[in-house]
Amino acid sequence: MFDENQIRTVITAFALCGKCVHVDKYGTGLIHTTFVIHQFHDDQNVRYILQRINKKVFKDISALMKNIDLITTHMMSVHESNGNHKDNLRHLKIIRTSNNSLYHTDNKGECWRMFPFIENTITYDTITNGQQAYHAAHIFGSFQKSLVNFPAHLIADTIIGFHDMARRFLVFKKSISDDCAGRAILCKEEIKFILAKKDIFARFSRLHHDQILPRRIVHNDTKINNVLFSKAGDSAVCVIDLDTAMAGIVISDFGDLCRTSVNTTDENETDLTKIKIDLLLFDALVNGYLTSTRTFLTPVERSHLLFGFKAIVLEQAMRFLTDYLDGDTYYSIDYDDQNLRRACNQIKLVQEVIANEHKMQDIIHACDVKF
Ligand code: ADP
Ligand code: GN1
Ligand code: MG
Repeated sequence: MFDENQIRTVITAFALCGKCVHVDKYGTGLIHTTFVIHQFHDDQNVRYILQRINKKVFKDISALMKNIDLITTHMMSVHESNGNHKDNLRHLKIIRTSNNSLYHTDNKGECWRMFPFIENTITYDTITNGQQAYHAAHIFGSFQKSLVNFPAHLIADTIIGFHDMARRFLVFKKSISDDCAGRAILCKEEIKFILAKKDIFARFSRLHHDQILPRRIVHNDTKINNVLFSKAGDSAVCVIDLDTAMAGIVISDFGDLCRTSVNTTDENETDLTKIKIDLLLFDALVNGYLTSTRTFLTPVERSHLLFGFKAIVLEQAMRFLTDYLDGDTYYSIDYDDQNLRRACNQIKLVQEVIANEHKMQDIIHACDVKF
């Protein structure tokens, strides 16, 4: 439920034409509260995305919005200078408030932002064919590519240590010992599983901190529902959810995309027997990613891609379990032990990754030699 009058008041802060005729909650993102606004103007119904920004997750909204503004403006100019402005690719663009701010703060201190609704698109929580996997991977690779020469010092860290897994492991151990929701007893096996993976978390952090892999501006949240697909076919038209686009390593983008797209079901599935890796989707994804990144990806990055997949799934299992132990303070949930169910789902997925590791490495190798 939401307060429609409150939303209508918020909309008046933005520089829109016409009259708001309808408001609805929208999407399946876990962080912000997202609405779709229908605005009637010039005999037409125009849609916008309005988001109440999660202030618990993002502490510095001004820096967050400045990052997004810089990145979207840059992407637009790269795109136009490539002469691609007439193709199907689309871009996020922040709609400013009437007093030219990148977001609006209401009288309760809540922060809101707005984007044009990118029409004729659809998001998926799971994908069903290789074309979708290829195009999603291609567009995230193109996203990384377009930021290769971007002055990284302009981009603030919106969440400190976002994929610093060694740091997250310490946070996880503290959540176990604090046990503030009294739930540690209910997830002893899952805790044991994650604790045994300490070396993987440490290795991922070393790759980053010791600069074994180059630091680049990457997306950092390449979940499949953060790409908009064309409704008319399986092509990907726009990368969205740029909140965590900041310095990082490419393998977390590759890993998170695999986590959410080569799995035959999504992270909310509670029937663990349905969780399987689809190697045909994986093959298509690797082809899409290596095609769009071939001009800049280094051999050491290529050789760590599969490790990125395994590490990111484990990190996600640990993050869901940490939130369960903390009493569900981070991810939005629909029922009581959903974060524990999600952690079990990701643990099963990592077991599938391990079982398919050799086959996936062969697929990467076969694709790698083509480029
Ligand atoms: P969260 O951080 O909560 O995941 P997102 O920015 O990813 O928030 O938005 C949530 C969902 O809203 C997306 O998965 C997508 O379905 C939809 N969405 C967001 N921005 C747009 C847009 N500009 N046009 C169309 N749909 C959008
Ligand atoms: C969140 O915002 P959304 O729903 O696309 C989270 C990701 C997690 C994901 C798990 C800022 O992504 O890191 O992988 O949930 N985003 C943030 O579903 O924490
Ligand atoms: Mg999202």
